This record gives sequence, C-alpha cells and structure tokens, in this order.
Amino acid sequence: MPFLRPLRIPDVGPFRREFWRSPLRGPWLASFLSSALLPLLAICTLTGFLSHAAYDTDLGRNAIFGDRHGFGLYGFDWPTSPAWLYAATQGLHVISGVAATPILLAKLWAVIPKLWENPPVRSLAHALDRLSLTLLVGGSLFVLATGIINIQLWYPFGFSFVPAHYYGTFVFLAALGAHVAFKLPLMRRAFAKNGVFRPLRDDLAQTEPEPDLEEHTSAPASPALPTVSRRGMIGAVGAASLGLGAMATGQVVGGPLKHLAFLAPRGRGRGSGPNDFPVNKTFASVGIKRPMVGPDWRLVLHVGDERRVELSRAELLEMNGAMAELPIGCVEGWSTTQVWSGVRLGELARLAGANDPVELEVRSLQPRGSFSKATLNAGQIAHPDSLLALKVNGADLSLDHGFPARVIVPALPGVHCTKWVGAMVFREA
Ligand SMILES: Nc1nc2c(c(=O)[nH]1)N[C@H]1C(S)=C(S)[C@@H](COP(=O)(O)O)O[C@H]1N2
Ligand SMILES: [Mo]
Repeated sequence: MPFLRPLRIPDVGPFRREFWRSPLRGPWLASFLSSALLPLLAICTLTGFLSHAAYDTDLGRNAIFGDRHGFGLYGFDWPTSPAWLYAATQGLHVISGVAATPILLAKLWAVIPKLWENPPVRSLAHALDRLSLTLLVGGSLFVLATGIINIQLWYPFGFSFVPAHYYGTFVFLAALGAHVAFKLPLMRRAFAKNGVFRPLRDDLAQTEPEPDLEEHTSAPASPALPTVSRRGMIGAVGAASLGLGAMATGQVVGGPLKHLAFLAPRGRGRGSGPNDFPVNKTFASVGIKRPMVGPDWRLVLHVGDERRVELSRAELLEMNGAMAELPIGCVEGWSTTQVWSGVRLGELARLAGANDPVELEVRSLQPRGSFSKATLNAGQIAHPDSLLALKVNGADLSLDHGFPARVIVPALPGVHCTKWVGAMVFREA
C-alpha cells in the first residue's frame, strides 16, 4: 500500500531489534521446533476428534453442550471393540498434548521478537499474517492450557471445559493451516541453508548466531555470545517433552509403568483390596444420601415413558450373571483395567420387555452434575460384555466405585460408566 506509510513505534525497550540478543534464535530454530511440534499436534487433534465422537453427543442425554446436541459431525456410532479403544485414543490425546507443551513454549520463545516487530504493521498481507498469528498463539495456548488444567481436575474458569476446548480447537486449526501455508517456504529455505540437523553438531564454542534469511525473521540484529549450544537447548526441551510424555504414559498404561506417573494427578484417591484402583469422584463428594444406597435401593427399569420393573440388589445377584475384564478409560488420560461382574445390559432390556432398544439412558442417584446421566447406543446395549456391574474383582463394589451398581461397557468413555445407578430407560426404535 504505497499511499500508506507504515507507522513506526519509537524504538524503545523490546521494540528495538537490538533488545533481543540470543544467538540461538532464527528461522532454523523456529523451523526445527515446528517440525517436532507438528506430528504431536496432528496426533493430538485426530485423537481429540475421536474422543469427541466417543461421547456420542447425538444421543439423548450426552449433550455436553447444554441441552443442544453437539456437532453431528461424525454420523457413526462409537464401537465397542476393541475394548481398549477409548483408553488408547484418549491416552494418546493426553500424552501428545502434554509432550507438545514444552516444545510449544520453546517455539514461542524462539519467535518472541516477532511480537515486538517495528513497525507493527507493514502491509495488508503482514496485518493478516499477524492476525492469524494472534489466533494461533492464543488458540494453541488456550487448548493446551485448558487441557492441562482439566487433567488436574481444576476448573478455575467460569466456562464449561468441553465446549470451550472443542470450539477453541477450530480457531487453533484454522490459524495453524494459514500459518503453515505462510511459513512453509521459509522453513524450506532455513533447512536448505543450515541442513535439518547440522546445527546440532556444534558445541558451545562453535555456536554461531543464525544467519538471517530475509529482513524480518527472529534472528538477532546484534547477537550476544552464546551461553548454551543449540543441541543443549534442544536437548533440554526434548528431555522436558519426553519426561512429561512418560509421566502421562504411566497413568495411561498403568501396571508397572504407573510409577512413571509420580507427578501426575493420580494420587487423588484409591480404594483398598479388590477396589484398589483410582476413584474419580468419591461417594462423599456427590451428595447422595446414605439410605438411598441401603437395603431399600431398587433398580427401576423403564421402557420409554413406562415404568416396567423394579429389582433389589439381591434379585439382581440371583439373575443370570456375566463377567468381563474391561478398562475404564478416563477423559483425563488415566485408565485402569479390572474384572467386573454383574448383569448384562441386554438381559435387563429383555427383562423390561424392550424390543431392539436403540438407546439406553442411565440415570444415577446423584442429584446433580453433568455425570448423573449418560445415553448408550444400540451396539453398546447389545454387547455381551456390557454390564450393570455389582462386583469388581470378586468383591462388592465399594461406595466410591458406584455401589450398589454401575455401568461398564467395552470402549465406553469412563465418564459414561455411570456409578450409583438408580434407573435405566430403554428406548425402542
Ligand atoms: N454418577 C457418577 N458416575 C460417574 C462419575 C461421576 O462423577 N458420577 N464419574 C465418571 C468418570 S469421569 C469416570 S472416569 C469413572 C471413574 O470410575 P471410578 O471412580 O470407579 O474409577 O466413573 C464415571 N462415573
Ligand atoms: Mo473421567
């Protein structure tokens, strides 16, 4: 725009190019970190959408978007096989997101001089580039920060996590697409000039400031002497990424690897004996009155609007039982596999006289909260391993694990494995 002279801010503080002096900064460093980041972000995004599909938001009560249904993006019902599908999907989502975080922070450090570019806007194209960068930086920090805060079960913000994290992803992906398209040529040139790995060979004494490729990169105008080599810096970032990734892996895989999860938020509470596995929400925290789960507890089966059958726990225990070894895979990335026994959901449907049920709404005794209801699809109802569990590892469920009865279904997200079940409503086609 020749008729508009770009506005320069006085060259003070960080607006002076000479303010940013690290000799490590430059297009190669930015490109190298991006190349490490992209595959992790691809895995994280793909598994994130799969996880969303696993919620089956099109079904009745799974409306995590208030009373509206979520995007009907997928058009398929979440499968029941393999049983570990959700645990693996969500585990990869959390592992890749956690491992990406130190690399993203390093990448932001590498390019931060660009935030203070002077003049701030040189042309229309430059303005668009900067706008997309704002959305990219904001979007990526937002999705990673909300994700990390969520796996700590900490909700300091006033919005609900799932829709915010989900819609934030679209902003982030759109900006990322634009950014990759803008910067791919620069990345090519940076790698052509420096090699992809060559700068990693230099020790501290050999570390030279990165040559600038064009006028406006993050390379310093007046570089200071290096205090760390490029491989030292990349090594530290890589170690942080691997270390955090291993910790997240520990709580996904469990078994002997669970010791890797020493700083992960898994110590919140466990049962003892056969019930010794993680408790996400304790009985005490959800506000169910003790007598409601005492001898007077009844499971009420409905078909549509009709109340059909009431069963005591003793009656359920006398029914034709089944046993299944199944994982609970939590959206927070941890999972745990246990041996459950109880009554098949299909058996309960037959008992209630539901023909070919297409949906099952499971209602908890829990008075409030988004976990108190979940809707299962036809395949989930019909699977022979889908249980209303009464026992785990041969012992009665503990109160914390959902006594008198809880749902357990292969490949179902943990959040839909409703505890303290009070009623089930089958819907026919
Ligand atoms: N009624 C009810 N059921 C619930 C929950 C809850 O808060 N209330 N939490 C769910 C979540 S998020 C998970 S991961 C599993 C955890 O089961 P556990 O505590 O037995 O390990 O239970 C699910 N069932
Ligand atoms: Mo969960």
